[in-house]
Amino acid sequence: MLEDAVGLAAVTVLAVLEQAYFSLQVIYARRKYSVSPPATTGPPEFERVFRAQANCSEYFPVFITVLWTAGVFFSQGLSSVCGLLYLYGRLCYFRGYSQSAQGRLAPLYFSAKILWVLVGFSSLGVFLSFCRVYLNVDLLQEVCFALDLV
Ligand code: JUQ
Repeated sequence: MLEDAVGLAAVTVLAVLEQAYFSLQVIYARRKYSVSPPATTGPPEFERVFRAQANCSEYFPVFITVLWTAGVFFSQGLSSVCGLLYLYGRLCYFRGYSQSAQGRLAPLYFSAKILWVLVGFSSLGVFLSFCRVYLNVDLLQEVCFALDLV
């Protein structure tokens, strides 16, 4: 049922709102520093806000893809928590980058780590589901048997 994915949907809507917030900041920065479209260059203060928004947008499709594949095939709870942490990391990244190029680094490393976790959950979840559906092997169950957990 689609209702089962409401946690992932909530994180997705929040992610879209965050992207809208970043875009609004670019519009304000254009006004503040008098940089009219299509120009994308200007004072460093403007260019940092512009690049922060562009970089967050660039990773948005990757983030949404692994959020949903990890959530559907691995764990919705873990995936949603990682999703919230990623969005928080990107907010810190945007604010840090708006201040200085150096200020973006710590939140960038944090966001990248969270994204790797989601990539890992997606890979594992899709692999296990594939084995179950096409090879009729429940690897998770096999591991539990092997470790004498059941
Ligand atoms: C591409 C595809 C999947 C990544 C981590 C995890 C999964 C990132 C690299 C950024 C930026 C910003 C700047 C959030 C070494 C493999 C990934 C993935 C990348 N990595 N860069 C950079 C441009 O200010 O410099 O936002 N974000 C990443 O992940 C690490 C990369």
